[in-house]
Amino acid sequence: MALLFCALLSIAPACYHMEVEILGNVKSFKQQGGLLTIKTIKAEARVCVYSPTIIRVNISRRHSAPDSSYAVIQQPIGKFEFDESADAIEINTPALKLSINKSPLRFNFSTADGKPLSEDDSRFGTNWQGERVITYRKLYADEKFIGLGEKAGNLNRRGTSYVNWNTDAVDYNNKSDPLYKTFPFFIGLHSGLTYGLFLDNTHKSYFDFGATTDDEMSWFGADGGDMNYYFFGAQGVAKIIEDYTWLTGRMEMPPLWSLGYQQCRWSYMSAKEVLKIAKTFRKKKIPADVMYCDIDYMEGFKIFTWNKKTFANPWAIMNELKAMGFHLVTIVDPGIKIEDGYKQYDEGVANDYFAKYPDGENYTGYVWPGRCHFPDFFRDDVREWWGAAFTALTDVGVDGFWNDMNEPAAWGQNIPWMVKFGDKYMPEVRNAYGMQMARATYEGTRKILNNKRPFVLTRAAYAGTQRYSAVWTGDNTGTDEHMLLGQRLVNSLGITGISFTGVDIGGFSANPTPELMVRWNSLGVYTPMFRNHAIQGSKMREPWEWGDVNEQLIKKDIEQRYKLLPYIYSAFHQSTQTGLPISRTLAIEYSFDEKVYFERFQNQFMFGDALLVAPVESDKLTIDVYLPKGDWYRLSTGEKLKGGKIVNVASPLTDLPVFVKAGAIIPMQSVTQSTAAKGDGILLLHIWNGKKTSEFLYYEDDGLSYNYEQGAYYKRTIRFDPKKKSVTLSAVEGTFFSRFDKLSIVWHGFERGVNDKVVDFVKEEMMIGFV
Ligand code: MIG
Repeated sequence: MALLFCALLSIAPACYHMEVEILGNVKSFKQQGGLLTIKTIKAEARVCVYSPTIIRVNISRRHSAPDSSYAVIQQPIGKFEFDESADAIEINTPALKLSINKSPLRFNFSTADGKPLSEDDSRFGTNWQGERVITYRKLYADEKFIGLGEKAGNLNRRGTSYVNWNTDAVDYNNKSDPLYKTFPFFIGLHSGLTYGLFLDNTHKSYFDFGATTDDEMSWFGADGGDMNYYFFGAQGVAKIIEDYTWLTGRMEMPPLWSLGYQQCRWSYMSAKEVLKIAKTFRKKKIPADVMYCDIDYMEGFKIFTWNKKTFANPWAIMNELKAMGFHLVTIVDPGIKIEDGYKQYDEGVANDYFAKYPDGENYTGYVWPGRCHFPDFFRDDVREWWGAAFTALTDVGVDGFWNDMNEPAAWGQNIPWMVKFGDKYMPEVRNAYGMQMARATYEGTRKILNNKRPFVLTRAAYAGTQRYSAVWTGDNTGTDEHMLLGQRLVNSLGITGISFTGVDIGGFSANPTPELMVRWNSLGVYTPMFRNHAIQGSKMREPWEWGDVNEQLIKKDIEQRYKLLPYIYSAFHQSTQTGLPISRTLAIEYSFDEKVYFERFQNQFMFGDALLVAPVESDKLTIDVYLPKGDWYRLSTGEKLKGGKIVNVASPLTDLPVFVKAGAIIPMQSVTQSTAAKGDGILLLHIWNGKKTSEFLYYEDDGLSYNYEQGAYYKRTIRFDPKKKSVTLSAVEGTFFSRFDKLSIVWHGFERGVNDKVVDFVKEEMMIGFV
């Protein structure tokens, strides 16, 4: 009734604040520099072009100044051409057409040759209800959606809706939403076409992929701020990811040691226990690189302190760890204990570094240390202060920093909306708090560690966090369902620029069965971050806790991880250059193959360019796998399989189904006990026969420093050519000397014996023929 009344009198805003205010008709427009400004009675739309495949639209009733973003690191190009007709304004780039309808104002994107990609719903377009701004889009009959990063549910998000509101999602499950992180970026696929859309807005945001609109509309929006989106029109999912990570940044090379096996627990309670675990790895010859200290290493959970009894001499433990080739990662939470005489508290109060109530009082929340204040990571000076404090850890030799509880979490999980961060209230910036903490940690430790790469791991994140940190998927559970869900989260995070990611292997909560532990560990081999972690009070989780037979299986898998490191490290390099993730849903490469979206195949993924992994529950000893078009080999047996069909394969606990793409080039090495060990100096180049020419960009550097930024890397293109019957390695680019001095080719799927002599791994172009 109220609605109708308002509409008739057209005094909507005054009488009922949930009245729908539609954008209206174009009244005027002008271009200034690289900005096209279009005005309606209610609002203003700003359009600018970032590249031939990226156009930004920002619609607002009152644009905030300055125009700033936590995610975007690029600038628009300057002036661009547009055409005007009686009905529309049209922007044409070489790749993309934006047709801006004037009455009413609507934004319709198509390919350069006019195939519709994504169009406003012609009736509703963009509108407001109170401060909430929503854009309604036309839904295409065959449209699929992937993305949004860490979100539960299926690979294809069609028919579901999501909320972004960073949450300490304890005990989440396959239906839970929201989780810890916010990535308001998705990719739409229909009619054989692809597009991407990034809503850069840190308010609570909403995405609906045709859940409840009679298959008519999809929609997205936020509780406040601007309708500020970047539209990506590149064709191909990989190209859209490349564009999205160009816009929001890519990860840098991680320290090589962080790609080794990581052992964590809440908590190893003393230095003695940490050392005991580390020594056991070495004694049992199970490779490992990283030990963790969870919250109990601190004095009363006070950040940047060491427990005086249990970690009385942290230097001593660090020296022992280092001597064994281990790195140590310690946890830091944002909550600063309220306690006079505690350095971080005193400094924070003295300099006014904490989040506040509107009357200027410091906000107090309760977390592990007790009553706490929370650093305002949105401020430059606070980030600098926080970053500099890491000397308490780095002086001892710690070079990994685990950022937890940064949604931010406080007991009760309901920080009042009037709490202020920077010049904004909690609801406007909550989704970026974790990212700013990770940023402060990264920038600070990078500075302190001089030229050494820090490893930063964060739980909460916003778009662009890949520039600062790896992420993990929070508190999962030790069930088969969670193992599969975790893989989907990892694959989906990869769509949104987050390449360096992992799950708690074994499940954080509850005790996995030995079978699940073994299975999950074999999947961990093929996860960008390979970390075993468990909740306090759970059974011990280390590889030797599962009986002799299982210990050997776990060991063998961890050894496989170390053998694959040259391949994995090169895949990380590829990600630093293109944004392509390490773990790739099949939807990236086989986007228009319906079967990759089937629920029973949706967890399958490519690990790098060459390996296809099919996650399997621990109690299934055979499984249907979908192999996309082309030829494949089972990695463990060399058996050749035809793709483009479903195959039923054995999946015993000793052999996770992993397949190699025909033509694959996979550089591997001998087993070492840590990445610090040199190994036997032989690079094993595995070539898997195929009909087509294939290439692999091999990359190496010192694994520790930033010297690669000055050219100290070792890069060469390896090419397999079945017609010329040759494998060639281009001359080396870069000034780094490979840690390998010999090369041995391992031939797979070739009919006659071919040369497999060990040869010198020289810098000049090399060619190895086969018959
Ligand atoms: O309130 O530091 O997700 O990995 O072990 C729980 C203790 C706090 C939550 C993290 C988990 C970590 C735990 N933390």
